[in-house]
Amino acid sequence: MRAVCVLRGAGDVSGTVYFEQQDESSSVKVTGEIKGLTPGSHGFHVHVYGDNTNGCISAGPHFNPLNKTHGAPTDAERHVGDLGNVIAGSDNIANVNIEDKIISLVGPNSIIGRTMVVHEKADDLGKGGNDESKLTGNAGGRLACGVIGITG
Ligand SMILES: [Cu+2]
Ligand SMILES: [Zn+2]
Repeated sequence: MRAVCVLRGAGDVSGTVYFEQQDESSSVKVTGEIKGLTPGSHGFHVHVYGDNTNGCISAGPHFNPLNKTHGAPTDAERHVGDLGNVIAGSDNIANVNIEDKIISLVGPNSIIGRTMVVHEKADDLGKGGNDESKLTGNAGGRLACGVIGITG
């Protein structure tokens, strides 16, 4: 199974991200490139709705079908949509190269038809010591987003 997401926003941030999964039980490889980011870490999540009618805000909160709190991709306690951070270099480009065992392209954890969001700030991975950290990782505004769709 393969999927793709084209990220766009109100500013200069844009990108393309690809998803690949061999079968239902295998991990998902997430690769691609996001341009126009300030150097450093930027929160990167799957949000629940594939709705961009009012911009990225319409995508709603993090995809969380198991009703957990926000965390790092490696934590047992995490939202399904929590993919951590992407890191942009001095060229303002983040090369995405993530392998995740929790998101899926099929079944109850399927991210197809949902929205990928890249944020203004770093995701503190649930360790920020306040309530917002356990919801969003204090990642701030939504710079760019796109709906994840099936591709050939
Ligand atoms: Cu997010
Ligand atoms: Zn989360």
